[in-house]
Amino acid sequence: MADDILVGCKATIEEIRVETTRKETDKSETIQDQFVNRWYLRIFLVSSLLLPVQARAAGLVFADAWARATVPNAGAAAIYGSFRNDGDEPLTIIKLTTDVAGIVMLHRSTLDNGMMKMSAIEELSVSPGEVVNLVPGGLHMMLMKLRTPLEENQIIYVNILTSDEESIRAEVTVGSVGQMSAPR
Ligand SMILES: [Cu+2]
Repeated sequence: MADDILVGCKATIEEIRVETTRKETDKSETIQDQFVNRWYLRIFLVSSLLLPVQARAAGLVFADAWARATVPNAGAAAIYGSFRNDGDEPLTIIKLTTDVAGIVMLHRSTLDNGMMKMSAIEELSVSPGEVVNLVPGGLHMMLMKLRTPLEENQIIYVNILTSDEESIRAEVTVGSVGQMSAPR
């Protein structure tokens, strides 16, 4: 909500600024021109106010996020949890970032002839109302180039970007080294 207010304030400041500039520079304009121009400006500002609100209402949630503590000098870790789309439009997750690792990718683990294999997923789409679970042995966020070991009870954050440029920052609880499901 704070962002919405900020966007609103910015637009209002912009409106004042544009109108002031117009008064100074466009003295030759007829009154009718000014009237029409102001209305165009209003319509433009109102629509630019509505757009970010709609984008945010798209409603991607990453809930119950957790990771395992890592042993010293571990280069990789995984994040689990569940994606949920509370909006009306399908959402596609295109990018993940975190402060604690250089690379974050979506991976899927599959059992192939008794061998566990991991493959990267470029994009993940979540339909309205759909829940996509990230669990050990299945879909997960892979952290590579870990910058710092993950310690039990630590909170880390992952930034999730969708193709319509909605971005969310999800809190991830770090459990024990041997943790097999969400802490508590
Ligand atoms: Cu992986």
